[in-house]
Amino acid sequence: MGRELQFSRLVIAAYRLPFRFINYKSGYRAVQSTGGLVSAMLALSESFRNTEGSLSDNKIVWAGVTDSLPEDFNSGKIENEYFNIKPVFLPHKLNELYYGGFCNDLLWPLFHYFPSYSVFNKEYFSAYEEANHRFCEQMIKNILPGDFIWIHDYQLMMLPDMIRKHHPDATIGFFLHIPFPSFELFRLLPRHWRESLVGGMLGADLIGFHTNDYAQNFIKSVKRTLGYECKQNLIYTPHKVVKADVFPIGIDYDKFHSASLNKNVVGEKRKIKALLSDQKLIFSVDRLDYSKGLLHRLKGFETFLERYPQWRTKTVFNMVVVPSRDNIEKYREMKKEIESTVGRINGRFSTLSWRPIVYQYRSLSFNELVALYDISDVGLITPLRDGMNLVAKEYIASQNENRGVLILSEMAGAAAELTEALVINPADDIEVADSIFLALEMNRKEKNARIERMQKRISSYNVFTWARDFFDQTYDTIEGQRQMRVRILTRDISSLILQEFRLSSRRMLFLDYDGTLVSFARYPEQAVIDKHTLGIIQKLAEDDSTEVVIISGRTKDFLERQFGATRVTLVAEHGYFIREPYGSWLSSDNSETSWKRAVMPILTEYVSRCNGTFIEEKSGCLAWHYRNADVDFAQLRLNELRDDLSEMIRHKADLEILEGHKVLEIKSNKYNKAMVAMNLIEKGNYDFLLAAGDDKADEMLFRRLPMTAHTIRVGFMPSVARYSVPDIPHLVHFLKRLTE
Ligand code: GDG
Repeated sequence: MGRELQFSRLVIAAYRLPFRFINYKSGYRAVQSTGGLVSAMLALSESFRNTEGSLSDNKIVWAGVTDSLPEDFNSGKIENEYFNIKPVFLPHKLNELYYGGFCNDLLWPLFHYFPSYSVFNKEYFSAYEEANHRFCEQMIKNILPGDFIWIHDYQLMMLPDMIRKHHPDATIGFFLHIPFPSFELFRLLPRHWRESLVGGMLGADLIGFHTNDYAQNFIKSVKRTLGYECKQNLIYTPHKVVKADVFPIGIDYDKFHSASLNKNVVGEKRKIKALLSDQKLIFSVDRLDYSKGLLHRLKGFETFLERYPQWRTKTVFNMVVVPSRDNIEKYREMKKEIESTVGRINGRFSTLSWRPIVYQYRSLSFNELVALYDISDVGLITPLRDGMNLVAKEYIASQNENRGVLILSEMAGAAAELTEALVINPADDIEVADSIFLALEMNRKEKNARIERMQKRISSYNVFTWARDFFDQTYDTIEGQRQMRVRILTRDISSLILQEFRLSSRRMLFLDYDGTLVSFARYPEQAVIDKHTLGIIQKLAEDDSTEVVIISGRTKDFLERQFGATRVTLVAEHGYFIREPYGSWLSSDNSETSWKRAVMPILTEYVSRCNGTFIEEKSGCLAWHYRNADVDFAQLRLNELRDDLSEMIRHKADLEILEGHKVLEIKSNKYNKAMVAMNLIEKGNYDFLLAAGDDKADEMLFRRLPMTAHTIRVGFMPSVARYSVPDIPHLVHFLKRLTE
C-alpha cells in the first residue's frame, strides 16, 4: 500500500469525538460513534494495528469536543483499542455560539449555497475563535515530534495556523469535508472573518478537498482575500508554500461489499423481500438537513407517479430520514413539511393494498442499512449540495446481486467520480422522474456494467488509499518546502555573506526597486521609498569601495526623485537609461520608438475591456498595469493581450514582452537588466557581487551573473537565485547588517 508511513503517531482534531459518553446507572460508559469520518478513521486505526514497524503508537490520538463528560471522569486516560481521547471542554454557552451558531447557523448554510439561511453574528465569530483556541491548547499539550497532525472540517478552520504558531515545524494537514463555495458566496463573510478562515487553513502544509471545484474555489478565495500568488495548486504564502489538492474520500469498500453476504444481512434482505412481493424498491437514507434535498426528492417521486402511471402500485419508495439537529426550529419545520408532503402524496396515490412512500424517521442498524442498499432497485440520492456523500459510495459497494441503479445528484461531490450513475439535477423534478423510470426499465446487462465500473473505482481508491494519498502528498509538499528552505537566507548564511563583504575590496550591489525595496501600491507613483530604507542605501553607498546600483523598470524621473541626492548608479526602464552617481542620464538604446504608435491602440482597447487597468508610457517602453483589476478577469485579458501582442511582435523582431508583478511591458529587446549589469561589472574589478530582486526581469540578471555572485529573491517563488527571503523587511534587515 504505497510508501512506508513517515510518522510515528497520528493526531486528529475534529469537532466530534469517536465516542459518546453515556451515563448508565453503573456510571459513564464510552460508546463508539458512527458517521463518515469516524468510520473512516476507525478503519484506518484497524489497519494501523496490522501495520508493522514505523508507528510508535498505533492508537489514533483524537481531540474533540465533549460537554457530557463529567468533571470527575478520569480524564487522564480515555481510550479504547483504537483511540486515545483528548477531550476539549467547551462550556454550554460557548458551544452554542460556536457550534450551533458560527458553524451551523453560518458556515454550514453558506458553504452549502443557502446564504439566506446564514446568520451573521459577531458573538458567533468570537466564540469560533475561542473554541479553536481551546482546541489549540489541548493539541499543543499533546503534540510530539514526528506526529502527523490531521485537522478536520469547517469547525476548525482557524486551528492549523494557531498550532503552527506554537510548532513552526509541525506536519499539519487540513481536510474540508463540506464544499468550499465560490468566492461570490465566501465574500459575504466580513473581511476579517474571511481572512481569519483562509489564513487559518493556510497554517497547514496541505489542504485537502473532495473535488477540484472546491479546491479551485478555495484558491480563488486565497487570491482575493490575502492576495497571495498561486501557481496551479500551490499557494506561495510569505512563509512557505502550501498545497491545495483533491482527495475524494473513500469508504471501507470490503466492509460493505462483504457485509451484504453476511448471514444477518441476508436475513434482513429476506424479511424485506417478503414484504415487497413483486414490487420494485426505491431507497434513500439521509440525515435530516435542508442540503439533502428531501422535499425536492419527494416532488421528483410525485412527478414520476404522475408521468408513469403504469408504475403505480409496482414501486415503493422507502425514504429513511435519520434524526439530526431537530432541536433547531428550521429543522423541526422542515421535518413537519416532509411529513405532510409524504402524507399528501400517499393520500393522493395510495390504494387499499399499496402505499407509495414508506417514510421512517429513525436510524438504521448497519445490517438493515446494507440489506436495503443491496436489495433496492434504485438508490435515490439527490442532495441539493453535498461535500461528497458517502451513502452513494456505500450503495455501490454493497451491490452483490448487481441489481441496483444509482440516481445521483450532480451537486454531490461523489458525482465527479461516480460518472456511471444516472446523474441528475435534484431541483428538476421531471429529470428525477424520468431517471427513476429509466432506472426501473434498465436491462440487467447495462446495470451490471455500470455497477462494475463504479465498484472498480471505489474499491481501488478506498478510505485507506485516500488517507495514504493525503499523508504522502503532505510529505511531498514538506519536501518541496525543505528544498526551498535550503535556500532561505538564514542568519548563518547572511553572516557568511557579511564576512565576505567585509573582506572584499570592490563591491557591486544590484537592487531592484518595486517588490524588493518598496511594497507595491495601487499606482506606481504612490510606491515611494521610506526614510529607513533610504538611510540604509545611503550608508551603503557612502563607502567608496561599494557601488550600489538601483536597477529598475521605473522611469528616470521617478528614480531621480527618490535617489537623486544619493551616491548610487541608477538604471531606469530596465536599462534604457543609466545615470552614474551624480552624473547625467545616458540612453543605452537610440533605436526609434515609433512602434509605440502601433501598440498604444491595442493597450487602450484592453484598458477599456478590463476595468481597473491603466497604461504607463515611458520613453522606451509601454506598460499595461492590472494590479487594480479583478484577479481572474485580468488574467483572462492578460492571456488575450499577450496573444495579440505576440502576433504583432512577430513582424517586429526587435521588440519583446516582459512580464512583472501585475504588469505587462513592451520594450526593445536590445537591452535588459542583465546586459546593463554585465556592462557595469566589466568596467571594474569587482570581488563581491550581490543582486536582489523579485520578478522575471531580475531572474534574467540572476542567471547572467557569475556563479560567485550572491543572488537573493524576495518572496518564495521558484527562482534561480541562490537564496530567498520571505519579504521586503527581511531584505532590508539584511542590507542593514551590511552597513554595520
Ligand atoms: C460530511 C459531509 C461527506 C447514515 N444513516 C445511517 C448511517 N449513516 C452513515 C452512512 C454514511 C454516513 O452516515 C453519512 O455519510 P455522509 O457522506 O452524509 O457524511 P457526513 O459525516 O454526514 O458529512 C459529506 C462526509 O463528511 C465525508 O467527508 O461525504 O458530504 O457533509 O457512512 O452509512 N449508518 C447507520 N445507520 C443509519 O441510519 N448505521
